[in-house]
Amino acid sequence: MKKLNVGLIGYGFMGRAHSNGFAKVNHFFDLEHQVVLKAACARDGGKVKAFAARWGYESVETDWHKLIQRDDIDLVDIATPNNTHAEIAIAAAKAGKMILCEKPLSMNGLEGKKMVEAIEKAKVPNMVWYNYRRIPAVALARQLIDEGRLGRIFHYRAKFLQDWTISPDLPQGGAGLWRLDIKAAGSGVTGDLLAHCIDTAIWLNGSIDKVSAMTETFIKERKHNLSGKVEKVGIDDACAFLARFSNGSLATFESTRYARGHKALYTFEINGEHASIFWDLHDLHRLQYFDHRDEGKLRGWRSIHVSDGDHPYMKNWWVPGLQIGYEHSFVHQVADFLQGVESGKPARPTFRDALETQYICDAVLKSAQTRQWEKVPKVTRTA
Ligand code: NAI
Ligand code: SOE
Repeated sequence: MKKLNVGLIGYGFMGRAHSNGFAKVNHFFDLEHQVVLKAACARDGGKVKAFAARWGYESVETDWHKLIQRDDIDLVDIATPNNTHAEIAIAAAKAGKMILCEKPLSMNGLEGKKMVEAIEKAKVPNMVWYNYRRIPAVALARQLIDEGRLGRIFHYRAKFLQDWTISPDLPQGGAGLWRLDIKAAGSGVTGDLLAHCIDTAIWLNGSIDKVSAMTETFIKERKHNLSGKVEKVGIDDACAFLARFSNGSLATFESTRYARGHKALYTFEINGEHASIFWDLHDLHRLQYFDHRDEGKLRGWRSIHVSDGDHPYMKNWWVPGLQIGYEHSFVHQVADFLQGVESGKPARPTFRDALETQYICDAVLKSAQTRQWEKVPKVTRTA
């Protein structure tokens, strides 16, 4: 097997989720590459050493510039806050590395476009970690749509609800709270949560033409952990938008960090002329399906336990009936990425594909300002 040496940047939540994906993938998927945890990188030398020892990385770096220049690194994995993605990805592309980058691709569309240009110029394999595409029940939804079971699509409805920023005493910025700092995050729930909903939506239902949005920042000022001063909050705490898809269907999207009782409630529903689909992250191994063509007296919502050998990804795991979870979507993402490299047919979403989501986020935030419908610039998806 060919060795594939990974250099991971960032050892937080996603650093762990990705490391688990890299560590497991060869146990469950037949690949031509053997993934090697070559180096972990973060700024705190002591902490990164402890992380590397725990996860089995062979070496550490405290400066990502050094990591991407190393000859023994094949793939750079970016698991750092949003404001670092572009600089690292563009430098890694110049150094000829394969790149996996966390979502959202960039701080905004302009920055994302530069990233796409850099990786396409360098012709390096690349992918963005929109991992929800790789939950078996979500992949099954895509199969059912591709098979034409829903017929013409009328409605797409998505929401992503959390409740962790309700306290006005919560500071913004720095480790753990960079998501509240506009300079590190680029936006609030739009880039952090709705980006996931948008990625899934455009994968399942095609492109979005225009959007009309409203946003709100409920807590206007918070103490900043880096400056120690009370500063204006620049992020959107909540966002709701209407959208029109190119296929004629209508959509509503909603996200907030102020929905008391909800920790990570991501749901979507699609209504077609023959059938409907509903999915819920809290019950991620199930897909709800209603088919109007069923015999009348038996017609009803089916709750499909997506754990059988003929369901997407499931033949690689346990025996039928035994479900898998959140972390497996990252194993699937690594497997799909490597199969794409091996077959020459790139796995999605590439940086180019993720730019489409970035443009939609930009249009949403612009519409919230202008109070007008905003058109979404077109992106040609990866062939
Ligand atoms: P985190 O705050 O848990 O970890 C960030 C890590 O980056 C920390 O280890 C920090 O020390 C490191 N870091 C920051 N600046 C750095 C620099 N200049 N050089 C080296 N290391 C640096 O953040 P989390 O939750 O892991 O998020 C990271 C990225 O992953 C974000 O872009 C976020 O949007 C995305 N994300 C995606 C998820 C998904 O579902 N696909 C879930 C959670 C986060
Ligand atoms: C925020 O709490 C967060 O971790 C996002 O950053 C992720 O992208 C999402 O998958 C879960 O929630």
